[in-house]
Amino acid sequence: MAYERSESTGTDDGADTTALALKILIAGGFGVGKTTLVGAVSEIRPLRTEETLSRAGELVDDTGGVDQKTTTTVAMDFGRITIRSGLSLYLFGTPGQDRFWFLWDELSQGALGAVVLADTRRLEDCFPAVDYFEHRKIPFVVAVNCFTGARAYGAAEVSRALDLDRGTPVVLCDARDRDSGKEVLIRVVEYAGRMHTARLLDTVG
Ligand SMILES: Nc1nc2c(ncn2[C@@H]2O[C@H](COP(=O)(O)OP(=O)(O)OP(=O)(O)O)[C@@H](O)[C@H]2O)c(=O)[nH]1
Ligand SMILES: [Mg+2]
Repeated sequence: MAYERSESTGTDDGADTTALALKILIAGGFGVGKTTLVGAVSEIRPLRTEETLSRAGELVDDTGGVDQKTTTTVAMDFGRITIRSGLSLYLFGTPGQDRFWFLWDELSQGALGAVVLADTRRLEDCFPAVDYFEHRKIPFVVAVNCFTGARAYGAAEVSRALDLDRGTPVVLCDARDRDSGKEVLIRVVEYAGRMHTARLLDTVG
């Protein structure tokens, strides 16, 4: 299973405080709010690798629908959040543009699960991420980042439009909001935990 165990935090009360750190990927198409989500929930100052979108890049970077955007992630985002005592998540945000696909295999090593962020104005942009995780059997949830002005779709409609496997959770969120982002992360941990346990039982039984 995809997790790391760090050393015991060793408190005086003798309780089992072994800390567990899980790796979660935050993926999705260009400009969907991945860096925003990692920044909103992280309790450490997130590591960012933003570069300014250049005039030269206009030819290859599809900025349609995200006109206000001035920077883009060129390697990854990194953040950390404690979900509850003894359980933290290491968050790795992927770069959104096709030319950085070669980084995904490295980033997804050892991941417990993933969040695929989606924007209903450009839903097709998250198809590659959905395909990527389905093929590699990495459990994921789809989180619809509800941008102001975008038509509101229900979770069931998004699930149908993306042709998701039955059971793949779809949640609505606001990537700028810490509590909303945290709910998405709890959902992916629960779902991925169930999926990994079921697979383990399959292999032993
Ligand atoms: N209105 C609104 N704007 C948002 C929301 N989430 C992100 N933004 C804005 O949308 C833009 C894109 O956000 P990023 O977080 O950089 O997107 P990204 O997915 O990391 O982009 P790439 O790394 O370039 O693929 C930024 O200008 C954000 O301020 C949202 O939920 N609502
Ligand atoms: Mg980014």
